[in-house]
Amino acid sequence: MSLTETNSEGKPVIKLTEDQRYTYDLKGWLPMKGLLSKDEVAEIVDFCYQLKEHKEDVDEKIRTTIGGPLEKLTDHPAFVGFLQEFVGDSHMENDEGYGFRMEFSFMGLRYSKYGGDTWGPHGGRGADYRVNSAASHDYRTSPGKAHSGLTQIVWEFTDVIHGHATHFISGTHKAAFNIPENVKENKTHPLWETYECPAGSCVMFSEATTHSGTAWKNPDHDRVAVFNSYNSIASRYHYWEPHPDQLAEMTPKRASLFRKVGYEYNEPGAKLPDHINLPERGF
Ligand SMILES: O=C(O)CCC(=O)C(=O)O
Repeated sequence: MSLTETNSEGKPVIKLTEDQRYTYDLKGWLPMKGLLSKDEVAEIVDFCYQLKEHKEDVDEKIRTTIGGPLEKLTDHPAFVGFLQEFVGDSHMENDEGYGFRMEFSFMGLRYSKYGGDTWGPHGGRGADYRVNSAASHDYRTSPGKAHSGLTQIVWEFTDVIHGHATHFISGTHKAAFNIPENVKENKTHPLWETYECPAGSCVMFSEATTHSGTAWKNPDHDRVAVFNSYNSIASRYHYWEPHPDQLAEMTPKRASLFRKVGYEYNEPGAKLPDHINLPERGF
């Protein structure tokens, strides 16, 4: 088995730089800025408003945040290299499909006119850390290797001013102690960090890193964001599937993102033996 060098559209997979790898492992989150053209962003923003405000006009099979112009973001070459290193398993990947899964996608459309505050820290030790689902969320390291369990990629489709979007407490994906209440509640505490970026950027983060939404205060435009979640091939947290008709029309490589959870007979292209469900198995 070997890591594929192209995404499902034949575009070369972009590898992480040493600095990016170090930063993600150290902090638990990493921005990648300016990945989409103005035209791509405009088409996506239109589609997001359609989904939010007139979803009945959108064909049912693409009535999700991986539909229409958003589908190509599920395996955008800019972060396939990141997912291969931090989320995937090289033994489960080949040129027919990826060694990681995609397990969820949702929209964060925050209207400027409401300025609603979504502050609610979670993830990371002591901040709603889901002990019983540790296998799905856990961030693990050994010298020279790190595995990020449930991992989100936030796409920002409008310009983000520093302080208006997702906040993080760096390093909490590896924290041993509970977050102090005063840090949790005080969004101006110096331990909270965040980002600014132009429309068409993304930020990847381990769901085990303490993070939070906040008030969208931009007077000029809404926040139009999509959150896509990925996980190991053998682990899953969310209950979510793409529409079966959309899945049936995807290239096999992109569809491999949504294959069943588990290792056995789950390499891309693997054939199930005839006896797989017979009681004789293993006798
Ligand atoms: O709204 C945000 O910026 C953060 C969303 C969030 O907390 C999450 O995706 O788990």
